[in-house]
Amino acid sequence: MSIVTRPLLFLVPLLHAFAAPPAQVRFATFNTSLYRDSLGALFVELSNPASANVKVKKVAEIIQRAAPDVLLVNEFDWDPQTDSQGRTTVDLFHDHFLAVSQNGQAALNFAYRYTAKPNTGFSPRDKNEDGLITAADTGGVLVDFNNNGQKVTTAGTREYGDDCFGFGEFRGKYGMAVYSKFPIQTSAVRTFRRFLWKDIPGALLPDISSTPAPQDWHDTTELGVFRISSKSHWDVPIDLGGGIIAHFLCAHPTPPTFDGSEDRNGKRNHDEIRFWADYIDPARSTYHRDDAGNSGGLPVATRFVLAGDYNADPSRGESIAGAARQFTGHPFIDNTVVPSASLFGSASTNTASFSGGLRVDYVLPSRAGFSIAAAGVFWPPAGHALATLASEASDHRLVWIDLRPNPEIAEAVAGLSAAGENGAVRIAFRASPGYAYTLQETADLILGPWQPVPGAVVNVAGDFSAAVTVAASAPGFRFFRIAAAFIP
Ligand SMILES: [Ca+2]
Ligand SMILES: [Ca+2]
Ligand SMILES: [Ca+2]
Repeated sequence: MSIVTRPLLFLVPLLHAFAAPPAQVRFATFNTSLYRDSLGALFVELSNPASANVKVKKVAEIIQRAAPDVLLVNEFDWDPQTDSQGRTTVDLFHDHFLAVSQNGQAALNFAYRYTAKPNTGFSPRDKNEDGLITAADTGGVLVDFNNNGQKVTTAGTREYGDDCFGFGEFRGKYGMAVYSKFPIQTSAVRTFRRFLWKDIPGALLPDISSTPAPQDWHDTTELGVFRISSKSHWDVPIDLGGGIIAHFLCAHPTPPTFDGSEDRNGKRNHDEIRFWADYIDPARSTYHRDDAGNSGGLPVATRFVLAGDYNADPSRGESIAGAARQFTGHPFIDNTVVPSASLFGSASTNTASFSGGLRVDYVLPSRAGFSIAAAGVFWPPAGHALATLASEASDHRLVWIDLRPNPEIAEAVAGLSAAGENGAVRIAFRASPGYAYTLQETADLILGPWQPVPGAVVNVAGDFSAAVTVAASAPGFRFFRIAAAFIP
């Protein structure tokens, strides 16, 4: 006898009551271009909606029209300050713009939000860069990351930005924020802001071609502090209900441009993408270590949604060949549906207007635990009534995908075993909340068909130990499997 397990599509009611996950969830990413010229400027602007740049309302209107359930915003200045009600820029954009009807659109309410400090505009010179925003102290490391002969530690210039952990003329420029209608498991968020580039095995560290030493663009001191993430890499677990967690994997790798023949930004862009491509594969997540010191990546068969502006098109642009294909050719990522502007009658899959149009913004689901219902890019073509709304708001377009959570057998069934018992076979396993189970059988493991075993009831105890007994009287081979479905 052999036991196999497979997910099943039809549902069987079970006694345990448990909230089912939603039938469908819309995830989105949007590079909103909501960065400003100085620290605090965005905070002031979002605090005073009447005098805010009109682009802020356009960005909010686009988000309202797309109406995502979970959204990553790129290029949104990080700022630790709060107003008298304790609201940050992330809250102010919500309360003053997203939660206010824009141009007749339905207002949105994201009860859950997340942001954290990025690497942009933080100098290795500031020993206390994880502390409060104060004048840079002198205890840190002097670096010349862009090799222009100057170790710039005074904020406010491009040269300063180039000598920071991530490019930014001031602290927090080009940050990120997550808005969600589903609870964010904040205490389980993993950030990888501090991870060093040199600690990626086989990292594409840049080289000075005129010197014999390999990969010597950065000296030993600089490599000792150079971080791979130009903004940050966040694993944000979203609780979709019914015990279903989606790991929202957020990042915003550097553009591959603004460098020289050494292509240090192209190489960093490639490895920033690689960091996630490895993170979602247990065989390759051998080096990951988060900012809290915990190692490892996502276990097999984990639901995730990769989101963000990755500054790499699968086939065009200035990124290193194959950089984006680390995602679009990844065996654990569902790339069967490529978002396009089809709702606007356009077949284009571009998401950004520069360089003649590129696909650089991604919302990519795991193959495990999701099926794709629909996807799109908010890009009304020229002549469409909404064309200027999109083009004036940002140089990027919002990308969305509708996902249906599916049961994952690895989550629903553990420790499956079978044993003879008084002329019968007793099949036992560890069950999980939120699933209904059935026992199925077939006489032909290859061809099937699989059918429910008449009269066999899977009993799930209060401690979720589960068992089902089946008579072993019939001659010949019989194969059994446990099927799990969400309790509707
Ligand atoms: Ca420099
Ligand atoms: Ca060299
Ligand atoms: Ca380059």
